[in-house]
Amino acid sequence: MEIRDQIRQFAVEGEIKDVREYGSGHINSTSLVETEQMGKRRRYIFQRINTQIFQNVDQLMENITGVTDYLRQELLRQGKDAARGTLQVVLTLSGGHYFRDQDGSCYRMYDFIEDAFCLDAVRNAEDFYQSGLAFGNFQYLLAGYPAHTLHETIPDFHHTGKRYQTFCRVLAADVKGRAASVGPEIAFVQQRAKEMTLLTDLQEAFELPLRVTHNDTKLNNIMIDRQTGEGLCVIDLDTVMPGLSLYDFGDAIRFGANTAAEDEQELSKVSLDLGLYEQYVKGYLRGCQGSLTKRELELLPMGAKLMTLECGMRFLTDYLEGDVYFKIHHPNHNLDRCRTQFALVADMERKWEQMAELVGRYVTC
Ligand code: ADP
Ligand code: GN1
Ligand code: MG
Repeated sequence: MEIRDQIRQFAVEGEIKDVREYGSGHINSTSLVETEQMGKRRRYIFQRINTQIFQNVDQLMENITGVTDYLRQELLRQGKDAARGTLQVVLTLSGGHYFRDQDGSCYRMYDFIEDAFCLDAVRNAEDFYQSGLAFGNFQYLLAGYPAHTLHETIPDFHHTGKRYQTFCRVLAADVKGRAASVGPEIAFVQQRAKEMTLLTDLQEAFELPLRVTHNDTKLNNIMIDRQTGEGLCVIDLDTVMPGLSLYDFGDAIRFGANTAAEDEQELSKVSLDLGLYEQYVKGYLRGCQGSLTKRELELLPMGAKLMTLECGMRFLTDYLEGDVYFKIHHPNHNLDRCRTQFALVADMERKWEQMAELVGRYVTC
């Protein structure tokens, strides 16, 4: 089936005028669709869901519609613009939340959020503050969501210790014969093996609360309002699941407070920007509105370090496995990404005291 035929399975308004690839995500394949009806243009986001990764699409879409319906009501209650403040799923002609092609490929569609944009790199401190505020607020708004109804779309997604076990298995198998060329990266992981279960151990001992979290808080998973510059809408809801606030905080720092791109090859450009880190702390804590516990606050730097270490380890695992998970755009792409993450972890270790001190500065906000 052609892409336009797949798009026609959805209740779009008007005639399809244009379809083009869009965005820079590593998982789904995203297109921007433009339609026209009586001179009026409309835009949609059309996505092929990565069913290698998200195998139960019914459950995935149930999570997304559950969370977006809930957020819409919360935003309305607060007198906010619910139409632009959360994703709106476009139904298929038969009323479903996604379309399954004869070959098993699955597609979904969202209304395009107009007059807003995503960033792949922070332009200024204010952007990052706004994204912290929006991700904090997202977690705050979902505090009352019935977490037990959420499906675990990727089990143990941020269980760093289990990710480490997977890494060890993949390393032992070394199916592509690449292990010999990445000795320093392997050693970097192994030297930090003991720390990896720190957060999950505390959560299992009920010392850290499970919350409804986003789990993939990259800067480009937030839409910023073109008019106001405010964080408008949290997108990419595939991994919304019960998790730790430290995952959301940590992953955002990993991506947004890095002075270099996630795949920068010149490692001397990689460092933790403490100014940006501070802005995110400020925004996130304000968005969470005092709901984080003392323990969570103390562990924010650890969240940043472990999410960065985990992500680097996942890139390294994928490199060793032959690039089967993340989309790559050149042969060593996953290795480049792994190296930036480890360089960032090393810089966090150097700046550890300052990271903790900066959190202390904002705990009363
Ligand atoms: P991935 O899981 O591959 O990262 P995303 O759901 O994040 O996919 O979408 C990829 C990109 O598409 C986003 O970074 C954003 O630029 C754009 N995008 C996604 N949903 C919307 C939307 N509803 N309106 C406008 N742009 C969107
Ligand atoms: C993937 O979908 P995207 O590009 O926002 C990945 C995240 C990683 C991120 C690294 C479902 O996110 O966990 O942190 O790449 N998403 C999934 O850039 O694995
Ligand atoms: Mg994304």
